[in-house]
Amino acid sequence: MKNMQKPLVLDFDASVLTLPDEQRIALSDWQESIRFGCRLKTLRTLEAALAPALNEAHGPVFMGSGDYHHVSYLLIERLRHLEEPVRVVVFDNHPDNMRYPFGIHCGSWVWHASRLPHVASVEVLGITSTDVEAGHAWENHLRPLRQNKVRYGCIGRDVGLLQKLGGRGANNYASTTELLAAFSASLEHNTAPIYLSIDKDVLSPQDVHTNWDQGCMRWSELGAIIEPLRDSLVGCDVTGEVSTYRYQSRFKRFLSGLDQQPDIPAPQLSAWQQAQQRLNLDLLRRLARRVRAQI
Ligand SMILES: [Mn+2]
Repeated sequence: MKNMQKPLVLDFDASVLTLPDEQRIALSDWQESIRFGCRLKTLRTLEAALAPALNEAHGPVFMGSGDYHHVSYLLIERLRHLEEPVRVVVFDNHPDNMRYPFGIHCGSWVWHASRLPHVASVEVLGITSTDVEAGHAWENHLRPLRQNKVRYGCIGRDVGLLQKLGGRGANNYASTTELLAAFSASLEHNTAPIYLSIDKDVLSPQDVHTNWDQGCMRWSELGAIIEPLRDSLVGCDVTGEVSTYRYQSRFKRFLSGLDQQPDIPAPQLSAWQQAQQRLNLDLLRRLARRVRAQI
C-alpha cells in the first residue's frame, strides 16, 4: 500500500474515534440498510457512493463494528485489476463463511470473496467460535473448504466433522502460538500479494471489547505477526469496534437477535471505544513504520 498513513474511516456507526491524518466519510444514513447484512444490490449502491474516496490512495479502511465486515467484500472485489491473484488473510473469531440465503452478511462474506476469480485463497485465522463444530458444521460453505480455497486456522476446536465432510481447508491448532508459527512459515514460500482483514473479535477481551463473542489472541501477538506483512499488503481493513444499534427493520432485529448481542451501557461503551482507539493507533504505527522510514 502506497500511503499507509492516511486511514479511511467509513463512519457508519460512530464507533471509530478520530485517527491521525484520517479521511472520514459520514455514512450513518447507510447504517440501517448495510449493518449486519444486505442484498448484493444494496452493497453495489454503497460502492458507487464510496468510489471517489476509494479511488484515492489510502491506508487501512476502518469500517466500525464487525456487523459491517461484509463491506470487505467490496474492497477485495476492487482489486481485480492486479496482475497477481490476491491472498486474503482474515483474522477473525468466526469463519464468516456461513450459509446466508438473504444476500451477503457479516457471517458469509468470506464465501463471496472466495468466489472472486482474482482471489487465490481466503485464510481465516484465530477462530475459536463453535460455528466450525458438530451441529454447526453443515452451516459452513463446504465447497471452498473442500477446494482448499478457504482455509480455517482454528484454535482449540474440534474440526473433525468438517474434515469428514471433505473440508480439507479446516485446520485446528492447539494454541495461538502454533497457529501463528504455521502462518509465518507459509509466508516463506508464498509471496502472493496480501489483503489483510482484521476483525478485532479475534482478540481476547483482556485487550478489547467488541460486539461479538471473542477469541483468545493477544494484541501483542497479532501486532507482531502483521508488522512483517506490510510490504506485501495491497489493502487492509479493520472491523471489531464496538457500537450499539437498534434496527428499524423487524427482520434484522430478528436475525441479529439470534446471535444475542448484549446491550452496552453508555459509560462502558465510551471506555471500550477508547481502548479500541489505543489499539487502532498502535496498528497504524506498526503498518506505517516502513513508509515513514523512507521519507
Ligand atoms: Mn468478522
